[in-house]
Amino acid sequence: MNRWGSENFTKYYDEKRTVVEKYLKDLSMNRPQNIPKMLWDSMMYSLLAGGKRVRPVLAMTVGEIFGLKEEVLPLAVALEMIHTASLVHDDMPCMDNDSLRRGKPTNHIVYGESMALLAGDALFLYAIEQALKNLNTVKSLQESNIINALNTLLEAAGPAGICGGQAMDISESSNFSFSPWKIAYFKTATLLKASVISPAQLAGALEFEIKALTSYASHLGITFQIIDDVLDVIGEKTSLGKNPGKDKTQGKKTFVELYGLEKSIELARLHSKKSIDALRNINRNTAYLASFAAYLESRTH
Ligand code: GRG
Repeated sequence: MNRWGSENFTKYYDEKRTVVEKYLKDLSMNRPQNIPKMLWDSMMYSLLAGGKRVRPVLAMTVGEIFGLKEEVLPLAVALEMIHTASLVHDDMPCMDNDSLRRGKPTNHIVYGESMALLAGDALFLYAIEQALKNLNTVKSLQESNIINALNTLLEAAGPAGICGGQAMDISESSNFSFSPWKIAYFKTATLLKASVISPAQLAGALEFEIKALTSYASHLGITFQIIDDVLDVIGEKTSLGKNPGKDKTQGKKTFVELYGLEKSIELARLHSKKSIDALRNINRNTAYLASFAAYLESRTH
């Protein structure tokens, strides 16, 4: 057993990530003629800049558990596009004002603020447009399942999802009092939750399965943000691909700020365990989802 709890998980993850990279690369090389080149370049710059691809790989993993194979890809890629859009906006001077992301200069540094704003908008909307179009061509998928899955995606990206979470996060430095739990849930866990729930909905998973996955993903999302806060303190710029230490300079009320490093790591472990426990209620092979939790808990970037 490796440190992620499964001998095969690293290989499995890399295989899935390679599929995502190829899909995105192919997409980038086929600019529709009606999309201006400079906007496309700016969108593709951030989309192809790397990143762990956690959300699409998670979606493909859940899809597979529920019997979907490549049918889930348009949804998986849409999740990555929405995530990337949110990172482009998050890095802008009016938000976190960051110069480095995924080991490269941030979008607005390369393309300017106006184009970065548009690239984020465009990536978000193109994600949904493409997912709807491509999922609709898959005959084996039920229309109602496609609608449910995309609805989950949109809710997670909207005001009751990452936009709301980001609003709380930026208000925090102006002394509004949102707990890090609440911020983490909306800013981070909602999109990770959508990465788990939307593919299950696409496959027509049953209500009790969705309920168990909701619990799994909520704890997974909290674990993810706690570790994000921890890495902002102890992580290395080169492996993170972004500048550490930003939370403190920006006066963010993070888990580390509230609980200290040791207790935060303990909390991440606790929530990772809770996420794995929630899988017990699903009568399918969820081993890779358990490995996912172990991986995210022990990640270094
Ligand atoms: C444009 C849809 C849209 C939303 C804008 C700016 C904003 C609203 C939301 C930002 C939310 C945000 C930045 C949350 C942080 C989530 C997080 C922990 C990101 C880091 O994710 P990783 O580690 O990054 O998966 P990589 O680069 O590996 O993909």
